[in-house]
Amino acid sequence: MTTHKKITLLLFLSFFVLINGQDIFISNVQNRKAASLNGKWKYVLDPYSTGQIGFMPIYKNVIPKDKSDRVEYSFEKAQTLWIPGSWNFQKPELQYFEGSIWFQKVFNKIDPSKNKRYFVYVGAANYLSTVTLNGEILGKHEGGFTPFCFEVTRLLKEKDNSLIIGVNNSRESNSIPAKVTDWFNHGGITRDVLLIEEPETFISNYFLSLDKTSLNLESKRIEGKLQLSGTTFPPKARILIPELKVNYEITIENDGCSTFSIDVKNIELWSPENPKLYNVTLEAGNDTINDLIGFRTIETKEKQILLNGKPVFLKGISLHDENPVRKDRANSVDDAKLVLGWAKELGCNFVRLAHYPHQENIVRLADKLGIMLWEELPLYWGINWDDPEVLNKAKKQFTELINRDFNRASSIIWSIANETAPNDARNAFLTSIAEHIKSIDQTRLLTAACKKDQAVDGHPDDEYTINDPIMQHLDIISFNEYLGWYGGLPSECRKKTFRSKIDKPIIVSEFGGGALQGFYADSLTRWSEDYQEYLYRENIAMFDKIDGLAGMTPWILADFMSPLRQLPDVQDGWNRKGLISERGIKKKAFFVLQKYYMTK
Ligand code: GCB
Repeated sequence: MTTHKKITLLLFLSFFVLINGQDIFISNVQNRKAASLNGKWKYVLDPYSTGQIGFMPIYKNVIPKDKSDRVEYSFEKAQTLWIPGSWNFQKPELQYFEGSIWFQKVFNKIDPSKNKRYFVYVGAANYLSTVTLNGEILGKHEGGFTPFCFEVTRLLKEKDNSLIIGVNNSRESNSIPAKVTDWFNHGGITRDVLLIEEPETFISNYFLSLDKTSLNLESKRIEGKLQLSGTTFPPKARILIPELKVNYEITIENDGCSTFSIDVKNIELWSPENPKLYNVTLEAGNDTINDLIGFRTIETKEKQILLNGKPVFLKGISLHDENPVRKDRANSVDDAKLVLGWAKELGCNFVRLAHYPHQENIVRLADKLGIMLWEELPLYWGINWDDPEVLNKAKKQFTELINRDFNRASSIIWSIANETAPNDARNAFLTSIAEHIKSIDQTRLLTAACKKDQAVDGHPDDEYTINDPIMQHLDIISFNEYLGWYGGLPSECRKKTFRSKIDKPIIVSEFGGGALQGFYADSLTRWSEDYQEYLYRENIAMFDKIDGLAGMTPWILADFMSPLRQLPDVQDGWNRKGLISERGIKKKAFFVLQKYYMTK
């Protein structure tokens, strides 16, 4: 093995040791043998979050022994909530509930076969989860938007297993996000829960990508990394991509990992015009797993973004992970179809999944529809940059997200922060995050949604610059601006310009203004559709002057719930910057952007 290969393998091994920790990461759960644990779960409210301590350990599910026994909760008599789902809109009394709820599901083993391993998998639970089975704590997970799983093989009975998961959605200053966000703090288990069954040794994760150095070669290369989980490993594994005539034997190292590289001829590259996905099968010992994977490269050259070596303009829109019509977190293929359908109609080839990891279904659907994605973590207002624990949490959450979505061609950008003011602690934190991501994934671009500054030299009134020192670690300069909404009127936009001190592609990651769908007035009346329409016109006119503009993601596709927004009869708990109302009706500004994208 060459020294270069040895170093790559070492980096890869240490990465998997890091991510494995005490629990394990399992990717591509949609294509594994699993039983759904979705549906009605019993619940016990724990507003002061004492259910794990003191006199009332709720997760033990104690049942009174006789009529004299004292137990102060009961799953047996408890009501139910639907999982997956935000708890806030299932019962009126839970609308603004912040604290803990303990959920219980009773289930049987998938089949009584021996020599299998079982895992409880949770797609996401906001924010801090304590997972217990049959009275034993399996572990905790922090972070409201990334998946996690715990092995339950040792504790699983044939019948009547009691899975109790405590979820605490209290907002804390050392959390990610921190205390204040402009979105609703949906509590609970918001994505699918599965019981996964695997052989004793199985493929837990793999990364496949197109080697960008082979882009201009006749025969291109697919790079691969494979991770097995088990106590003993077969010496060989296999990867099959029938359409590309790939049937390749992979050598497994002693610790169950492997890196490999395969030459392929006549590969069709993934792009919005041709979102080609290949059937890929991986085999190791008794385990076989299938996936649908696209291959592409994404790079920058001077001020351009290059997809498969060709310049691309990102016609985007921002999005929250909500189905506004159902008033819930999005959690299904149908939810993903609704919002990506709107984005397609708008003429988008790009969507910013703001401000935290969205459900996996939307990323998989974007792969199929040919929509490129920006993904991010809620490193948002008010983060405690000084706390090393917060940095560790951010790295862990990014690792979980990268593990989940590495094989999705649609995902092209990781954004490491949104509207965070530069200072030494924050700059060091974000530099460390950028290095962390690059050490695991060199197949995507890095950005951050920065703030703009008034230019001090040149024309102070009309010119803005992006000065954020974090830019040197990023591939794309992105910035949010709200001219015509949070500052001045839309009529002032046209004379403004933006420039960045570094020559890199630029994305306008947010602009917009609020409008109540159905309220018509004139272009100077706030909250009217006419004002928003005019604001979009004037902003778009201003963007055409930005040197190096490579894309935009206006704020936002649809109205979304936010407790910060309380103006009666206009907001009523909704941020109204959507181009579409919560009932799915398009506002006038939708058509302004649509027209621009259709001709771009
Ligand atoms: C922003 C934030 C976004 C808000 C938006 C607004 O700059 O990034 O989270 O929702 O402004 O509507 O004010």
